Amino acid sequence: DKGITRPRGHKVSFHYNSQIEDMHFGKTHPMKPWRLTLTKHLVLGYGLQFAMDTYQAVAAGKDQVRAFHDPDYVDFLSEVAPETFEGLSRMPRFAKHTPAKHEYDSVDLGPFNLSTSPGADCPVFDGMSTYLFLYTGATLAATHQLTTQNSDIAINWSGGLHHAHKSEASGFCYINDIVLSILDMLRVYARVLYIDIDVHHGDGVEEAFQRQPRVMTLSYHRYGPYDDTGHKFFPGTGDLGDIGLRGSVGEHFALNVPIPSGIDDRQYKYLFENITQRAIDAFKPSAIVLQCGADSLGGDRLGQFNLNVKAHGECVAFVKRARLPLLILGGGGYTARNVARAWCYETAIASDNGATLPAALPMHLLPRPAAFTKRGHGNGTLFPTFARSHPNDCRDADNEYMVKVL
Ligand code: V1P
Ligand code: CA
Ligand code: ZN
Repeated sequence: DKGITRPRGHKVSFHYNSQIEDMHFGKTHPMKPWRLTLTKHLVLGYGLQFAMDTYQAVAAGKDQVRAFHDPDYVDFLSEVAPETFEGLSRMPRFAKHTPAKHEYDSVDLGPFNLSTSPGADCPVFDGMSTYLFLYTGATLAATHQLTTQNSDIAINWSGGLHHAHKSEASGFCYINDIVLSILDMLRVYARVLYIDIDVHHGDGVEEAFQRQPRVMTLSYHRYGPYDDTGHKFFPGTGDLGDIGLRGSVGEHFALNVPIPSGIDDRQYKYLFENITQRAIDAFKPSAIVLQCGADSLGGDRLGQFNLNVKAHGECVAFVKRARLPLLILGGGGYTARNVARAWCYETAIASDNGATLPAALPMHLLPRPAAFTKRGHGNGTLFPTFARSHPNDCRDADNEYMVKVL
């Protein structure tokens, strides 16, 4: 497309494998990999592939995943499927990782916090191993592009799974691709700054580097009691006083910005830009990893913030202005149409095309417009819902911007 141009002065790579989008966590599970289908179609619909080098991701190897994760956990993840879960769970080397059952647990948990019960945060589903090793492979390929100086910015929207621990899945995250990426970066870069704008605390990444002064973790997240029963917003960590392991050399190399629900664009921008700039000035990173969880948008099914796509994207634009090797990852995001809008817009920002995206998709780039016309949706947009302002799109009255941007 003539309107979409390659960025001047920097190279952007985009890492993806369409196999990921066919995965299903389960009917009622909020994590919907098909949000990546919507994202891909918007990115392609605008012709943003002409502004980047696009790479089809291949699966990460077990040895690569063992750089952070427990070898038993890696074996379990690579072998498990709904049919094999029970049998594998009984094997002694895996069974020892099964937590004791508490009577208030609503789901039966197997080893490593995995489960086949409906309603589990980390279910075992068909094709799960393929999914996990592919999103990890995409992040590692993106990392490789940066460390070899083949790209200045590398993007993987299927990555950013910040809750996974060394030998435990948590909060929809199984393999911590972020930790693996940063470990790889530390071979090349003196200091890595990790920034996390997902509405949840980036606990897995923080924990992994709590003793590491060469990695600063900075998470912005919803924090604090949210109802009368005293329930904490998941995962319940990330207090202001949480600054890295006290007494270790990593103390003061973790930063947390706990935020109440309902924060709006202006307030978030103020916090984000001031704190992030201070962190960059003080820490002087050699590279930055930015987790762009889109559950911090208004109207998210799980999130409680009130950001518009524009403000979410301004975080990416701000970090980009540091002109350091930048890895851009996805994460949460549970209102699929808004996730796609945000990540497409941010792909455009990364490639300098953020200001020129037209309101309507360029028609000549659409793959099969007739298919949409047949279903009565032939109104000039690839996904009709994207062209309509729905009252539930965003809690902010200002949500018209989402429509204007894309
Ligand atoms: O609140 C919990 C756990 C389950 N209880 C034992 C406490 N889990 C949350 C997990 C949220 C994970 C967010 C991941 C990310 O940061 C990165 C990808 O975005 C949870 C919620 C919730 N409302 O917070 N799980 C579920 N909802 C859930 C609902 C239906 C089916 C399965 C899980
Ligand atoms: Ca966060
Ligand atoms: Zn999240």
